[in-house]
Amino acid sequence: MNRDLPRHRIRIIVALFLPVVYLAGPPVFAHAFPERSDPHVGARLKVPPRLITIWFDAGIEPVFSHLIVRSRQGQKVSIGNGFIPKGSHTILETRLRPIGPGVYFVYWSVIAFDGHHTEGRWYFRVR
Ligand SMILES: [Cu+2]
Repeated sequence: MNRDLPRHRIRIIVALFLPVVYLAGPPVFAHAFPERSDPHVGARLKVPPRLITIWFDAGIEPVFSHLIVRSRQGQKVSIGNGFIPKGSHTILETRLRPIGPGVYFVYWSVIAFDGHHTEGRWYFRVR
């Protein structure tokens, strides 16, 4: 009976550490950060964009992932709250209303497949 006890304890320890191993596991479950975007961060554009695209380095949840563009005055110039194109899990897009010259801020907020939240902001300029 005393010999069985350590084995039982080991099982409990393994069970306690399993969730940690899972979270630190394959890159597929890493939280999501932008890899690149179109237009790129800080771009100076002659032609106003009609679509903003951000590519992430991990899968993102459609319901909890948002992309919004605002003018310097805070007016929302994007349509809706962003969408993930069909067949993709790592791309977030939003269409824009027609915009004139000025600075525009792109706000992104995503939940990765691992449940972790990341967000950020960058700008582009229309000349
Ligand atoms: Cu994560």
